[in-house]
Amino acid sequence: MQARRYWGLAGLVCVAVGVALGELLAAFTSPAASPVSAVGQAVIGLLPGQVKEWAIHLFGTADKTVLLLTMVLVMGLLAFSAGVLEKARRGMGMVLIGAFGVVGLAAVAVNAQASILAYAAPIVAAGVAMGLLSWVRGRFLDDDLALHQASELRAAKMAADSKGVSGKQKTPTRTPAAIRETSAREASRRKFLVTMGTGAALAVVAGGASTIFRRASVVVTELRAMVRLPMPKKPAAPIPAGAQLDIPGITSLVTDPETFYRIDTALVVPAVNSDTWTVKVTGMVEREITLNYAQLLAKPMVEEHITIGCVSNEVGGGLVGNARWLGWPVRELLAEAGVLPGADMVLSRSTDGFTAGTPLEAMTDDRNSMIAVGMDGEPLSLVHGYPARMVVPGLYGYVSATKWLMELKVTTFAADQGYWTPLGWSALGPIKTASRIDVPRSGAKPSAGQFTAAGVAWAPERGISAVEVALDGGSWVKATLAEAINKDTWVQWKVSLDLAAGGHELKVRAVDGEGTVQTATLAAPAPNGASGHHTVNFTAQ
Ligand SMILES: Nc1nc2c(c(=O)[nH]1)N[C@H]1C(S)=C(S)[C@@H](COP(=O)(O)O)O[C@H]1N2
Ligand SMILES: [Mo]
Repeated sequence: MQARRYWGLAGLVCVAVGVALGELLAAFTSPAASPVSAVGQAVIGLLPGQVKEWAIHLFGTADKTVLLLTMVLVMGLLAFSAGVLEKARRGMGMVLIGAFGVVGLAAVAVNAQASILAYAAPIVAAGVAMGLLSWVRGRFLDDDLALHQASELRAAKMAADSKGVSGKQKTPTRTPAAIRETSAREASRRKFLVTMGTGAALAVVAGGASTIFRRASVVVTELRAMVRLPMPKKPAAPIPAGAQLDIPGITSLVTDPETFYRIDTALVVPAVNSDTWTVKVTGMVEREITLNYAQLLAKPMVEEHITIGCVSNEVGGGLVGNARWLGWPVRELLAEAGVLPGADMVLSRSTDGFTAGTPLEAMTDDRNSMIAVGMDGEPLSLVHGYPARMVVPGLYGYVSATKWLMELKVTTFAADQGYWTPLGWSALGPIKTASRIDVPRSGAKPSAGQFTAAGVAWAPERGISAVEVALDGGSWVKATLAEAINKDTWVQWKVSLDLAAGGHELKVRAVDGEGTVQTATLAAPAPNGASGHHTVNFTAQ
C-alpha cells in the first residue's frame, strides 16, 4: 500500500464522501444551490461568451451534462492528487482539499439564489473529507508506510549480507518476521480496500439521495409556480383605511409571508406533489370523499384575513402572524360527506404524519374555517403547507392548522388524539386574548417628553374591544384602537405618554369583544398557551 495509487484512492473516496454529504445537506437547506452546481454555475459565469457559445454549439442541450461530467472528472483528479500529495508531505493534501472548500464557498457567495444556510454545505464537504483522510491515513497508510520502509531496509541489509558471503547474487531467504509482516500488511490492505469500498458506496447512496430530494422540491416548486389560484366567490373585506398605524417599529398589519413564523415537526419541508395529491374525508361520515388539487381549486372559495398563533408563543413573543387566506370552507366539504351523529372532533392529518384534533363545531359553525390553498394572493409556500392546509380562526395551530393536509377523519375526542395531546398539551386550544407592546422595545432609550407607544392585540373569533396600558404601576389608561380588519385579526393600538427622564415600566392588557379583560395571571405556554401582561422596561433620556 506504499504505492501512490492507494493514497490517491484514499483521497478520491474521502473527497467523494465529503462532497456527497455536502450535497445531501444542501438538498435540504438550500435546494436551489447545491455546492457542486454552484461551482458549475460560477464556472459558466466565468467562461468567456465565445467559449460558452462554442460549448452550446458543440454539445447542444447536453452542454450542462458535459460541464458536470467535466467537473466530476476534474474533481476526481484533484481528489486523487490530494491523496498522493498527502503521502509526499503530511498536510499538503489537506491544504488542497481546504482549497476546494474555499472554491465552493466562493461559488455559493456569487449564487443569487443561495441562502445563508447554503454556506454550510461546502464547509461540511471539506471538513468531512479532511477528517476522513486524516483518519484513513492514521488507521492504514502511515503504519503501512513504516512497515514498508522497515522491510525495505531489511531487504537491503540482507542483500548486502549475502553479497558478503559469496560473490554471486542469490535470492534472499524470507525470515519468519518478514513473512509475518507480509501477511499483516495483506490483512491491513484488505481492510483498507473494504473501507474504501464502503466509503464509495456511502458516497453513491448520499449523492443519489441528494438528487432525489432536490428533484422532489424543485419539481414541486415548479408546479407551484404554474398554479393559477381561482378568484374567490367571496372576496376578503377590504382593509379599512387607518387599520395600519403609521408608527415606526409597529408590527405590520399583514405579515410578510417571508417572515411569517414557521412552526412544525418536519425536519425536511415536505415537497408534496400537487399533481398526485389528494385530500380525503374519512371516519364518521355517510360517504367518504376524495378530492384532488384541481377539484379543490374549482370549489367556491372564500378569502379573508385571519390571525393565527402558536401555543408556544411566550407573552410578548412573535409566533403569531396575520395573512389573507384563500380557501374552501371546510363546513361545505363536511356537509357533502354527511357527518354522522356522535362525532365531536375532526382529526386532520398531514402527509408527514402530524395530526391535529379540532372540535367538530369549529369546523362546522359559521366561522371562516377553511382548507386553504392561498396566502396573501399566492399559492401556499412549501413551508406553509403547499398544496393545502387547514386554517381555523380562534384556535392555536397545534389543534387546527395542519399543513400539507391529506386527510380529515371525522371522529371523537374519546377515540382519537392529535399529535401534541399525548405529549402533555391540552386537547382543546382556543387562542387566549393577548396584547403586545411593539414600541418601545425593552431597553429602548426614547427622548423624554411626549412619546407614542404602540402595539397589537388579538383575540381571534371574539375580537378586541379595548386596549389599556399602565405606566410605572399607575392606573390603566385606554389606548386608541385602530380599526380592525375583522374579529379574527389582530388590531393595532397606540397611546400617547408623557415621559419624565429616567427608567419606566409599561404594561399592556386587552379586553376582548365579549368584555373579558385579559388575565394578569402568568402561565407558561404548556399546556394551553401563555398568559400574563406583556411588560417592557425602558429609559427616557
Ligand atoms: N403538518 C404539520 N402541520 C402543522 C404543524 C406540524 O408540526 N406539522 N404544526 C402546527 C403548529 S403547532 C402551528 S403553530 C402552525 C404554524 O403554521 P405556520 O408554520 O404556517 O405559521 O402549523 C400547524 N400545522
Ligand atoms: Mo404551534
